[in-house]
Amino acid sequence: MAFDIEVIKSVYERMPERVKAARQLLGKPLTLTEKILYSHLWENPATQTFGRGADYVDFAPDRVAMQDATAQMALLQFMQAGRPKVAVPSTVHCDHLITAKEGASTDLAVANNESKEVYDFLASVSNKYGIGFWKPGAGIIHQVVLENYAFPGGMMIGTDSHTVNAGGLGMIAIGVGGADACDVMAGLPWELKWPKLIGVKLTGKLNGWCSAKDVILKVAGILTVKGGTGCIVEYFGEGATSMSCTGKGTICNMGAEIGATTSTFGYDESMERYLRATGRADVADLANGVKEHLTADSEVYANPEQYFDQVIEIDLNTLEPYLNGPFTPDLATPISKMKEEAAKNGWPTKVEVGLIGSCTNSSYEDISRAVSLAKQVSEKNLKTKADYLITPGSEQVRYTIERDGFLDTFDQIGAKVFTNACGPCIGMWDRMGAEKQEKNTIVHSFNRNFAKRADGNPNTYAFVASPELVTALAIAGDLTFNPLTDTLTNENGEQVKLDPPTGFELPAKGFAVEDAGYQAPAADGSSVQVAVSPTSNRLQLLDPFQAWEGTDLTNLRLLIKAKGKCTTDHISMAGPWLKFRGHLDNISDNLLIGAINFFNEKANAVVNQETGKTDTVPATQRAYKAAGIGSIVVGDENYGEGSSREHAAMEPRHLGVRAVLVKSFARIHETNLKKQGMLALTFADKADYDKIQESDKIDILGLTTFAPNKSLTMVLNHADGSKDEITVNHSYNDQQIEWFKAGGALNIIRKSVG
Ligand code: MIC
Ligand code: SF4
Repeated sequence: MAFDIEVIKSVYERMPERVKAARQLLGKPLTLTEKILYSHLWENPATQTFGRGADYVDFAPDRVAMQDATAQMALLQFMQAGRPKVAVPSTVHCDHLITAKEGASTDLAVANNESKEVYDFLASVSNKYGIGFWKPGAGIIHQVVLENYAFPGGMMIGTDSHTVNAGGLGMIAIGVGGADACDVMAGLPWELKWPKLIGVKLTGKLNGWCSAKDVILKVAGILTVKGGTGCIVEYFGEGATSMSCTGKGTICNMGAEIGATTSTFGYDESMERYLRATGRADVADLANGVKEHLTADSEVYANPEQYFDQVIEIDLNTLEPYLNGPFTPDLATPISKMKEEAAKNGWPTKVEVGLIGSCTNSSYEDISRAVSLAKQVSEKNLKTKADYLITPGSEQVRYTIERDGFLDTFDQIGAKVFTNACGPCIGMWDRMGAEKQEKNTIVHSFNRNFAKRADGNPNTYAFVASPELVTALAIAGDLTFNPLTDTLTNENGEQVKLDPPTGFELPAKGFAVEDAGYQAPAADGSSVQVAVSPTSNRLQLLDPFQAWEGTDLTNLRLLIKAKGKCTTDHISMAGPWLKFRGHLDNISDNLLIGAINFFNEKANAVVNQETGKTDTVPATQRAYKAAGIGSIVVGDENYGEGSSREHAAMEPRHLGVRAVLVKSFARIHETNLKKQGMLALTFADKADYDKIQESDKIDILGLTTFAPNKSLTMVLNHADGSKDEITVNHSYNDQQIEWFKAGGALNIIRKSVG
């Protein structure tokens, strides 16, 4: 039986009537997205329609998921909310803190030892507050959620940007910061700006070398890393229904890379098959009962232009495999053009390592298709040229692929299997020689490839591709090898061609697992003690941030004017810093160390305006804090792209930065800043970015009359005595302004409890 089946039942019970009410209210056929959103409104039935991209709306999500690296902060906040139990079903997944080095069993033992304090903390908080706990080694949050919790037509939030993966099973699943998760677990509504809708029509059928990954790699090339901002992407068409449920998950997963709020697919037979195969026939039966509400009304897919704000059509029959990168997931190159592009751009073409797995691509189907290529190595007397590493997404998948002999085949090509965890995908890869910072190329089936992300080496050129293509390129050892047309020289000196991959959507013998790694919470957790040592360097209880002083902010210093891409990896790096995710003061030492300073083009080197000396960003900001001087951070487009980690907002807040002024924000990061009581501002005129000088003293005016849709003024007092006055915009609504005034949303919850 599925977890929390009662919750699913009640969602389906009320869905028909809510969908009907929404259809009447809107007076038009509904997209799937609208059906799910309207049936999860905090106040039901709906009495008003909402403006796409305009109105903030309160929702009641069905569940919450958290991974260890973000759960620590989410739960430290939740502990202050004073509730005895979480208000909606919630889970914690231990996946981000395990370093990939020797191989699964050794690495897991090391992590269990090194992060014992954090795991014990998460386990005891989960036990106390009624949260399901998935132990280290159980798998990656999104894979475990897809296998156990996701259900068609449901709505969930998760403290990880790839929560969107559950769209593969027809959910609206959205990545958020820990403070948002804290609200929902505390029984409060969750707010989101009503999204715009992008429809992607998939015609034709995947074939040969192409897989679901190539669909999203192509979409990323079309929409770029910010093209999905504020939008929900709904996929439909014969190409959608003909692909597997886990393939749909891959597409939705990487929707995070185009900035989309989430992506989803209508309920179909592939989802039903997946639910049954993963032990949830009960959910499939219930879903079949409300089938018509779990997909769009037929008029919508017949005339998508009338119902979506933007429509993209992709023909799967003619789709080519893609390689996206380096350094950004939207630089899409079809494999047939790689030779040319690599030569033109000077990308190193020797592939050093191929990595498959991660939350994006570690389904049974993915692995079986990759294994069909690995098999050809011995059959065709080839030799694998690159290293080959596998991170399975869950213990259930790992156990099943071992039983079915896939791991043996991989073993024959010299593969190493890491723990079922994030590992190299999030910089938890102790890669030999990375410290030498040599220029090199890797290919992986993950989702992100920002500089330094996998191994900390800024000169690692990482390209994202399907597991099949990664495997072929690892065998060839060459980025420009096009398996559709090119041959390889085998050990006998003969020219051989790889046959296109083949695989199985689901295991013929069914999934199996011995210990999935789940720990149920205590029925009554009231006597469970949660201990946080005051001397710990991994965990620190949170002190409330100070409330706004009630005046305009004047005489602020410019901490850094960041140039170009500034993702959450640049603002609060992962990898070695993940260990401090539960300790705000310690992790603040990584504040913006990856951002490029506009004035000297260097990372982590800014001028301290008080001493005139160049120092690191965290040291400079700590000096301002000690002197009681506020500061601001200036950024470029899509600032805060990538992760949901709220540390990227809490660190500047903790160290005394008052405002972040950018050309544009990524959604989750903007909300995180607001939640933590920061000012998240945008240039009214983007060209004003050029007016910001290194030694400016900056005033923010208009705060005493801070109101929705009303711009603020910023005065740039330049060192030569001249001034520039610029207009800055914000997207705060009334409630968010209250967060700012209180010094952060948590201070309001605390007050209401206390
Ligand atoms: C990521 O893929 O960047 C992460 C690590 O999963 C993050 C969460 C985090 O920073 O803890 C995400 O995507 O939200
Ligand atoms: Fe983990 Fe990578 Fe997935 Fe993030 S994207 S959850 S780091 S596997």
